[in-house]
Amino acid sequence: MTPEAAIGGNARPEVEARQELYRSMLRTRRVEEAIVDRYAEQEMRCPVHICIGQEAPPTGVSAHLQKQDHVYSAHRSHGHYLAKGGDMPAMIAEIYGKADGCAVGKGGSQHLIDLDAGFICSAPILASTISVGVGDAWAARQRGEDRVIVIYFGDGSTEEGAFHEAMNFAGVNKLPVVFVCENNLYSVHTLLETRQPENQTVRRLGPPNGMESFDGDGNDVEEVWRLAEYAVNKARNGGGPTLLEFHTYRWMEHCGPLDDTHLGYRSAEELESWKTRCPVDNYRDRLIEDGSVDQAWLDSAEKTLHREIEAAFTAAKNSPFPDAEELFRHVYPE
Ligand SMILES: Cc1ncc(C[n+]2csc(CCOP(=O)(O)OP(=O)(O)O)c2C)c(N)n1
Repeated sequence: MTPEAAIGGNARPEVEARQELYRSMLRTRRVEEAIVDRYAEQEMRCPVHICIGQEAPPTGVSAHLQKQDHVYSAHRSHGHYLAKGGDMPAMIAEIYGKADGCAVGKGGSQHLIDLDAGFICSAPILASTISVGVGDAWAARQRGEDRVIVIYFGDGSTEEGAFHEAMNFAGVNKLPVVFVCENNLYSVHTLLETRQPENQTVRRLGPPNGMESFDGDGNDVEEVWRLAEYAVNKARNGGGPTLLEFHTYRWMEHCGPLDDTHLGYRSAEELESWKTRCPVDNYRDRLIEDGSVDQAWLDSAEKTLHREIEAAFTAAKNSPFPDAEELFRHVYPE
């Protein structure tokens, strides 16, 4: 696909792939709603950065990834992990700090990992995983491995030096990386416009670092899917890195399960206007309209997810806490 078709085109996934896009977004939404509902029980004792409202980018990007491809993320990582096929019960157990957690209960929500699924890590130090992901891409090149590296980050990470250094290295060396910025306008409580000079955009940071860049509606999963198809194929075929910027919005507070419009940094009206652009509900309506799904399909998807999520929470609660000796494991390479 040409960049023009990727941006302005209207190519659509096949019906089954549309259903899978919807199911994947719904799964992340329902898991996060379950976390939000239960957080006040005080059994999940790690901070959680909820990605409700931002389900489309990980879903649309992951649709083009293969098992051997590697994904890196930051603090708002549940959607990235789940969409790449990360084990859901292991993620929930991790948030509960339990021994069955994907990081043996020692990392919490911000340190997810599932090597079998190719989800290499998430880490909360902004931009830290960007340079690690680029290093992974360099290693893949040196070893002749067929691997695309996807690195997700927020607009806040683009303000770290490590981001610029890593972009430069990837661009100069034409590494197989797709940089995916989920631009949700805010870094904690500060609006992008007040952090950057006039007319600066995330997308504009691509070309000076030797790579193409595109931006798109991050609440439209098929637009994400089109842009990601171009960028992932290009990386796989030796065409080098691409920067994708997706405009989207987080519904919940920066960290935690609550609303935060009372803090005054964003208005209730702004939040409500983004809620009308809900990536999940709008896609459901579109799929009903074009005949890709019907009510029976939707009911069955909800029911299956409900069962899967309830089982994951029950297993997490029943899992033991890790032994104290765990504290000394994984500190140095073993
Ligand atoms: C190097 C570094 N500086 C500051 C922080 C504190 N911090 C945590 S999240 C965050 C904002 C991140 O914003 P963004 O990257 O846009 O992601 P979002 O939370 O909007 O998803 C900041 C400043 C940090 N974790 N690491």
